[in-house]
Amino acid sequence: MRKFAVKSTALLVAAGLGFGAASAWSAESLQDVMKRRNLSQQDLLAAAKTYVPTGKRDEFVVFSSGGQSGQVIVYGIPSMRILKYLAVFTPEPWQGYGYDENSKAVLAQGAIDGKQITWGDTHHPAISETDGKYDGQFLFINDKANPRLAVIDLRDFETKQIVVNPIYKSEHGGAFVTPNSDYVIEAAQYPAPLENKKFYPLEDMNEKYRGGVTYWKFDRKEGRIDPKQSFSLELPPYWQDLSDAGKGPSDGWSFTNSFCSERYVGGIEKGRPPYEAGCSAKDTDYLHVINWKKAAELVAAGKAKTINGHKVLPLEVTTKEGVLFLVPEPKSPHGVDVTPDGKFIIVSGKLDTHTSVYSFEKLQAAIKASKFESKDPYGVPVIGLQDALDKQVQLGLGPLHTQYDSKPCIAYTSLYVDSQVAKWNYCEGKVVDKISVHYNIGHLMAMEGDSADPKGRYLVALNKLAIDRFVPVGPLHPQNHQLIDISNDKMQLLYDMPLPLGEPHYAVSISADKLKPGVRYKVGTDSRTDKPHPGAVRAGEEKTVKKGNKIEVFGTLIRSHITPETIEADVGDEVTIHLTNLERAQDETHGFTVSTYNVHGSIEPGKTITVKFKADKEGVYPYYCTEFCSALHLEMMGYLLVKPKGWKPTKTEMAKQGYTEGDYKTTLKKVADTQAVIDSVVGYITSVNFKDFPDVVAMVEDATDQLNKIKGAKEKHEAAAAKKDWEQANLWAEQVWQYQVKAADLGLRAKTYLEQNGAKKVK
Ligand SMILES: [Cu+2]
Repeated sequence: MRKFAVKSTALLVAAGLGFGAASAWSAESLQDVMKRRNLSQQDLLAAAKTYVPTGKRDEFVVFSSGGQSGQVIVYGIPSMRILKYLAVFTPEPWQGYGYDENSKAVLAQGAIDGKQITWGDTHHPAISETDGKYDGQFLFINDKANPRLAVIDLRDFETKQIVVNPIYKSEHGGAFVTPNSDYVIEAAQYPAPLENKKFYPLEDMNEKYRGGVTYWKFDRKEGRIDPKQSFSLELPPYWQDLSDAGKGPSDGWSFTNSFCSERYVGGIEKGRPPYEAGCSAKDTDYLHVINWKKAAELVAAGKAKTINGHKVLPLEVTTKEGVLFLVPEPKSPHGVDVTPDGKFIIVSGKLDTHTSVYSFEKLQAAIKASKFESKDPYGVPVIGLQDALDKQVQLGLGPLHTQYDSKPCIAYTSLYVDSQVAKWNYCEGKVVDKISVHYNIGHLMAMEGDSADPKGRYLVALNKLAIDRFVPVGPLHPQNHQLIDISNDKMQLLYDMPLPLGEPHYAVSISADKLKPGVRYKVGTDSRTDKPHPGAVRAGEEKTVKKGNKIEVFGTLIRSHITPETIEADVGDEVTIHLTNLERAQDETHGFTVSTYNVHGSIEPGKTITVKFKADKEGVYPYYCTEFCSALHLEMMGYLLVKPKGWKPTKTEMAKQGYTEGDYKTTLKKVADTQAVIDSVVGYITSVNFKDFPDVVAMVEDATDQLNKIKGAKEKHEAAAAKKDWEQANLWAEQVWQYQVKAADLGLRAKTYLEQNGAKKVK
């Protein structure tokens, strides 16, 4: 058919009977498009490197912090197509996050001292690791504003847990995982008293204010952080910044840098020079070198004190026991990044043009020999810079963060002031290539580029400003992620991607094939606890229970109805609705809301959710499915009737439609015709190896569910017809047809899937 159309157009053009502009466009060559759109060969190459044709998928998946949105942004590389926003610290309506009771319980874990917090400033995502390599099982992300950490399970991309840091008032350096994800590291930022609700004046900064680093114990089997097994190190009131865990030879150690080791206190309103002046006066700050394995042993041995119910190793203990050391690092560093082999630690001082490569071996030698140049004011041993340094390399202005390539010794460092990325060799200490990016790059990210097994290929520059880059959308600009090809000697800029959901601070990427998310839940699962939901019911078990002024509905969802279709309440009743999605087919999500009561749930196949509200206003409130789920989606609704006090019914019958015997027979004919379609589809499906296709098996299960319901409806229409009640007979026959239509819809989808995926004939 398509061939014919092309041929006939060609013939028409040849005969001088073209359709003018329209046919010229349809025959446009690549050269024509390049000319019309003013594209260079370089543009075309970039387009070819990023274009992912319909039906094809991306090679890598990025989890980017969503900045002030408190969420995580998921997108694909090389297409840069956004795949999802993950609801984490902020309510998100589509996913029902914060609008159903189950997700509200997760958000409630993030309350601080009883105060619910509905936003977050997400900064650094981290993917769980096994042997230092990304395993694609979990994602962690921190909230800088309200020091918290969240756990997202990558089996369903849902937030499962939020933990509040018990001793900080702000943090920045989370989340970073140890090589087997035993611990998730979270370091403080602005020093404050560690005790909750404790006031000390700023004049007491040196004595009473402290920083710290927390090691959250991650229980991989439970998929949750275990706060009881977690601990922190008390640190001097330097402003701790980013962290990284050692790996390979440096496994068991972690590194946290700091700035404002001056411990300067500003106060511009009192005539004191501002923080920015006093916090960058010295030439060096301190990199904290921590033996976290030994720290965990000290905690287990009872050496920690308890602050706010949390175990904290005091400075006296960590300095005495050889757990904590400091090394000078160039002025106001930002990134600390351990090399893939775990032998070096690369630190960039953003107010210095150098990037410093520290040798873990040298650090260990100095520690073993107790060769320290001094002690800081808190008694922490300071290792001399020259005793720890492997080399320093001049990269450019404002070096910040470093990521690694799959090629040995190759690293990429962002240059904030220069707005460039430097590609350099940290073994030879020389710059190999530089590329200009758009304004003011912060973090950068290579594929799995902070793991023990970087994948190379692509790099993303996370730029802070997007001036002049996109169609203007008002004074608040989107952010700009730029994709760079790093597979060749020279870096090539491929793509600008606007990100419109907050300032994405850092991002991590993983090979797409490492992610194995599910497509459905075991029927009746509370996805936020991963446990059976107590409100779940199966088909036929739906019920509404009223006790006093409490109404509890145990309902189900399946194309295209909600059971029950009516909920009756008296004004002032407390209404709890549990809903289970009985579908098995992929992507057959139903949503649920009740008009004006501010509740919403996203109920994917197998999931059970609960919404709860007080029916405090009398009236009639439709509820409906919010996710377009089938041709009869709009009919997937019901009514919440909130009756005034003391209301009594006066009418007992619904208005009649006046259906006749003729209508009934027409419906029966429609049912018979549809059955013929179903039989032919079933004939095809069972003639091939459909059982080898789990997605098809799920669709067949759902279709069978629908067909099984026919028996009951058929008995009803036949019984009504025997009594010549054509109204009931016709309506129940119509219901039979509805079940058929849904079964046929599923059957046809299954048939198409089998045909497109190479199903084979069976005997
Ligand atoms: Cu629906």
